[in-house]
Amino acid sequence: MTQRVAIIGAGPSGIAQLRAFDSAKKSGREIPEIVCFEKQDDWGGQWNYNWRSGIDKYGEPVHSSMYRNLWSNGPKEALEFAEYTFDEHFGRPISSYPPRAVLWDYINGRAEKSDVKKHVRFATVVRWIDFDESTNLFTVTTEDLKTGQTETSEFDHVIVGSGHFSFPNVPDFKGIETFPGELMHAHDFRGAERLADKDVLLIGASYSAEDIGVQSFKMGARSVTYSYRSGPMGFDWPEGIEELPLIDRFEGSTAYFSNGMSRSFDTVILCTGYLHHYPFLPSDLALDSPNNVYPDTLYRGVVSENNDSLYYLGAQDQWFTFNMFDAQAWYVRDLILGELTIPSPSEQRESIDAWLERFNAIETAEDEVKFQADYIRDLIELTDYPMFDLDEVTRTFMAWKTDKKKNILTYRDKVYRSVMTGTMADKHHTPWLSELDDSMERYVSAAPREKLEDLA
Ligand code: FAD
Ligand code: NA7
Repeated sequence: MTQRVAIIGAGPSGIAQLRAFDSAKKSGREIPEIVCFEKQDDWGGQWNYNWRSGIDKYGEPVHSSMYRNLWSNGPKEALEFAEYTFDEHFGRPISSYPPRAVLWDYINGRAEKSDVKKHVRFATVVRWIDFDESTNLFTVTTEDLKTGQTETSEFDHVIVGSGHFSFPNVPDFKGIETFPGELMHAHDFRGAERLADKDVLLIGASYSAEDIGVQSFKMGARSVTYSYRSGPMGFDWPEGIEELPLIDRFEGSTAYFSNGMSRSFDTVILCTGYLHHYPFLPSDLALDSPNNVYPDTLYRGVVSENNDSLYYLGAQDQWFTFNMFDAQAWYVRDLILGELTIPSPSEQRESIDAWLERFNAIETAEDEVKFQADYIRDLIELTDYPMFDLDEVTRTFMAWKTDKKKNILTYRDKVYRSVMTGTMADKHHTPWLSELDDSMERYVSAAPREKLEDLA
């Protein structure tokens, strides 16, 4: 009997899985019946912008944490698909740090080309999944959000691609409950325009804090203050941005920091990260991990140690993104097709422990990038996904870090070479700091005329 595979989520990870099966089918292999459940009306996951915050139009928690004027925070050359390049999609070189809508277009382009939409049930949320040990089948209960109809069906395999940057981690701070200004988590942030002339406090010292703070500066905030727990980001901040240690308490609109300093703020944004949260899975199957590059209990970073037929894509903290999801999806596909096998539980544990030992020895950001590159290489070597020069991508990441260190406000104007095609990226027509329009139309329309004609 044909096997049935459920994919939860049609973000970049879920789409990678759809494309992996499509690629096997095109090479003449028989593939299982696939159903991908996506709770939103469209695919693209985080890249599918939602102006709403809190609750979406179906009464579900809004998924995406992205905002207006979000431009890629890493070079696109580090995330490029090895089997669908930016050159193929855009027909000409583009810049290295495109805005959200342009990256959505790229993700969508590959997915449309491979005709996998027919497998996706949009506006359908996965409510609950059970595993029956006697039949070895998963029972998946879903709700059609347009009709309210619930449905239960059985699957041999479940692939979780629901992402882990959607459920905010919201710590408490003494006195914050009476802060009179605007207070939110980064998940609900949609744009910095209204922060002009405001004194803004961002709690956290990672990607969200860094970028939302710089966005606020770009949009004319009077001051931007970061508050860190473990250590400062340490960029060469322009006048108007400063980093202070952790908040001790709030009194009215005044925040007191652990070094005794105090400042008054109009807006506080908690950039305190996200929780791995899988409300549709029982506790023995739900991944429980901090945000790191090697979550424990996942064999080869994807197979649940508790159930050989349950897989997670993109569960890692991410230096690499789209091409890592591809590497994982191709590997999971070959496990499901029976072309690769999962070793015994003790061998799985040995493998996890060996990776964890190396993970625990990571000291620098460069070690971490190399670790993730090696992880991806290990997966690609097992499948027919095109191998690419992961060492060169690591060098691109290091160049990115150096450029950010040099100037946090101009690093997005830099360009890099594609490891997939050798194409050098084109400079965007407008420096990032003065570009206020993040639309696809603006991004391509101001291109030189002859290039636009080539595109037509
Ligand atoms: P997601 O993109 O989160 O997609 C998960 C999908 O699952 C969603 O479509 C969601 O609706 C669906 N889903 C969830 N639960 C259910 C359910 N119960 N039933 C049905 N469907 C469900 N990466 C980069 O490479 N470059 C960047 O510049 C970058 N910037 C980022 C900025 C922010 C603010 C955030 C939060 C992330 C950023 N990322 C960036 C990382 C981003 O998470 C990945 O690029 C990518 O979107 C992860 O893909 P995913 O498919 O694993 O998860
Ligand atoms: P991250 O990268 O998980 O970072 C979370 C940050 O929040 C990190 O600096 C943490 O400090 C800080 N944090 C967490 N809890 C607290 C408390 N209680 N007090 C103070 N600070 C705290 O999440 P991001 O949102 O920045 O990035 C996630 C993704 O979104 C990423 O892929 C980006 O591309 C966009 P720590 O350093 O651990 O002390």
